[in-house]
Amino acid sequence: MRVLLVHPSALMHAELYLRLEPIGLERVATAVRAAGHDVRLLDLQIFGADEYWRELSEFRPHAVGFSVNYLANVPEVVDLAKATKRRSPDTFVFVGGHSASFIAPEFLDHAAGALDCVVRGEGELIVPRVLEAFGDPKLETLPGVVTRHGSGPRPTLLDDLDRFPPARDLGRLRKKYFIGVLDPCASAEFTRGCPWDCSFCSAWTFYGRSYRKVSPEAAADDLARIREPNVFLVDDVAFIQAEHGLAIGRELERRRVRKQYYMETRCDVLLKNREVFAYWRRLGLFYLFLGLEALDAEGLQQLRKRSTLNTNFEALEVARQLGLTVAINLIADPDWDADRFRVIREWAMTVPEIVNVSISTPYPGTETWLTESRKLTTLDYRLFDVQHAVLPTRMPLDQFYTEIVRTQAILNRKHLGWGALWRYGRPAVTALSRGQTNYVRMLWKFRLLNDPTRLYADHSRPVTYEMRPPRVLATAKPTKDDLFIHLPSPAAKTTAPA
Ligand code: B12
Ligand code: SF4
Repeated sequence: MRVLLVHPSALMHAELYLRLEPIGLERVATAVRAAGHDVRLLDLQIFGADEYWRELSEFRPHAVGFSVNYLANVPEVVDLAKATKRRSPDTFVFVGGHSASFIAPEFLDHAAGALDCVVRGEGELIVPRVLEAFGDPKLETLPGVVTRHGSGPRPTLLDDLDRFPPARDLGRLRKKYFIGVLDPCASAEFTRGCPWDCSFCSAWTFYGRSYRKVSPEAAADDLARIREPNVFLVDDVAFIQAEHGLAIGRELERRRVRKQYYMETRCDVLLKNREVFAYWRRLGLFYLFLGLEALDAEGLQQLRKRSTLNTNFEALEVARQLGLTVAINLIADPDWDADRFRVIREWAMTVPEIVNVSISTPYPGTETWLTESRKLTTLDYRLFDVQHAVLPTRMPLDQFYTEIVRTQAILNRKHLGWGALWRYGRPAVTALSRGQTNYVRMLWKFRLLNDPTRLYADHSRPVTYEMRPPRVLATAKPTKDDLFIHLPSPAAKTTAPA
């Protein structure tokens, strides 16, 4: 069977700072290929819709699968699915991915018959079975599969992450993938899932709080296959288990693999396993992203971050001592006033880190989606990208955007404007000398895109597909059934945080 796997286009802000390979879809592609199918992968973060139509007429796929990790991509994918079915009604069209998994029935409703099914959960094991069941009316009895006629049992967790390494050979124009000065940049995965349970996050609800590891040998083999000099680690929390991080490092040294790395972790993990991060600094760790989220104890508690302010500030100190380029995230509540933003700006100007401010957004799949008492001000999927306010703002909305953009702009000036070239001059020049222009283009686009009037105007766009509002819970506390896509399976090696 000919199978086309498609990643939708990039969201405005993500495109500005980075563009990364769809590693989840590449893993699914490996599984589909292993089942004997002819697979192509198209990344609309790089190519325009015209390329999609060209693939459809030249490759003539029997099946098209869309990856929907981001809610904001839902309208685009519904429209593509409808147009695909109009053009070739016999093509089997399906979607999967993180966000699609949490909203399967409404996705099917929006598509009005243009989607044959939604596949919830991890794709590697189930997609080959879905393709095998093509044309079978019993499709919806498969685990994780939802059709307009019903849904199968819960999806099954992949028992061994060493299977199905990403099919990077299917990507075209890989030089377009970058993050900041790590240009070009590939992606890799060492672990999957997160054992914590922050109330604003859906990583743990998707994987049922499980946590699995790629073996050190397979992780190192995969990195050794990567041609790019830089690697973005997609793990939610890097190096929760020190021994695993050290073992991968040793395997890399043995194979003489030398790259520069970007990874994300928690402050308490950095403190607990600082020797692992120090070791990885020597191996090439460049950017470290720390989810600080709040600057006050009450904020941390509300987000159920299970970390303290002391731990967070101590971790920043450790990261500085290690000489890492650190980015931190803070979550702004729509209820903030101008004074609150001023405090953030003043604090952020005193620290050397890159400070990113996102907006608190209840998403399907997060606990806050079920417990937030404030009413959503919009049901436009495109605004659920943590850059738009979807809850009532205390300030008038346009002023809220002016404040947040002002805060971002002041913070970013340290690291993103042309003035930042002094700091990143050397890596930027290295990238340019390889013919890589993504980072320098980003400096140019930065001013054009960081615009509060544009964010405000986004709220007035006509809405074709409305999200289904959160359902009121029968009990005050969400149950496992309310929250989880995967339930941890006994077969998967899961580990709770220490
Ligand atoms: C890496 C990552 C990124 C990378 C994206 C790389 C890429 N091009 O995909 C970067 C840094 C660019 C990024 C950016 C953003 N991200 Co992000 N990201 C993640 C993260 C940490 C891991 C994703 C990943 O690669 N996992 C590993 C791979 C192997 O898994 P996977 O992609 O999920 O694929 C599996 C399944 O989903 C499924 N699958 C995937 N595709 C398909 C397709 C089909 C047909 C099928 C059947 C199955 C299937 O099978 C795969 C294998 O098992 C997730 C959290 C998480 N744990 O999922 C957040 C997450 C997806 N991101 C999130 C957010 C909010 C964002 C941003 C909006 C943040 C911002 N401030 O800008 C941007 C938007 C990016 C955009 N669309 O342009 C939210 C999503 C919220 C939502 N519901 O929409 C998440 C869930 C984080 C969270 N804590 O809430 N992100
Ligand atoms: S630690 Fe990070 S990935 Fe894990 S639940 Fe919290 S925010 Fe999500």
